[in-house]
Amino acid sequence: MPRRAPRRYALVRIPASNLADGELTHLERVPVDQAKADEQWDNYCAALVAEGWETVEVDAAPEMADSVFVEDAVVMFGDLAVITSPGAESRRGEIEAVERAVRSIPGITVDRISLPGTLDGGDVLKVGSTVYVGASSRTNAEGIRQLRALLTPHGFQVVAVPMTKALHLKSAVTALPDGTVIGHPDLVDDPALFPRFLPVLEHEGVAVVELGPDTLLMSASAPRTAEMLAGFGYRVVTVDISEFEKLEGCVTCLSVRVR
Ligand code: CIR
Repeated sequence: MPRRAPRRYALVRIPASNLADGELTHLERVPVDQAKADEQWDNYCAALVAEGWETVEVDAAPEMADSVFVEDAVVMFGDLAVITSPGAESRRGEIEAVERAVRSIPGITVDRISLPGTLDGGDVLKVGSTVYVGASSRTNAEGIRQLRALLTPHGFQVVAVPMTKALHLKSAVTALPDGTVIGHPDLVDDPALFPRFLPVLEHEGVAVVELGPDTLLMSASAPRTAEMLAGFGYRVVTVDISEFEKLEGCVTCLSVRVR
């Protein structure tokens, strides 16, 4: 498995000025308030910093509507950064600056998924040494094959799961620090694919970002899920990301943690 160095960086990318034109697959387009989105992004970054993460800004891409969703462009496995091959053509230009940013972090090695393989980072969920990959409208068989070939030598097991009800795997499920997979039954093709699956009550509640062993970042749109997880002994930090949720974004997609 790749070496794990003590690091706490978070890659982020300022919202594009045409954010409202972002891709939509499962949601109807509704007006996006750009000023509010910018403010929400500032607050999201501030929450990371307050929890001890140093933000590394990827160069702005003012005309790439979905570039704020930086999670889709790179996936970290310890010291290994896998630059993805975005499934939406409109997003393929995002990866170059993300690669530059990730290379600026000491100790990182870079590999990549290449066309005709496509893979979005939002389809990749790590739970210990298991890497679940959503076979979604964005991630194809060749992308999954390439990821498996890259990760198997590092001791990871890549498990493909069907993803037909949501944009990305992580729009449907994420994992708690103890490895429990949380998700919404409406969005998951087959919960039985996950050894320990916990259903949540709100669609936005499926997304948690582990900021520390007992600290979770969540959307303010999922108060009942936040309350449930607080009841499990987690400290829950919430951020309002309503403008990004209108574009099928969630709390995980706005940063990539490099640990
Ligand atoms: C897209 O359709 O690509 C963007 N509008 C939303 C991407 C959200 N990313 C993610 O869930 N990982």
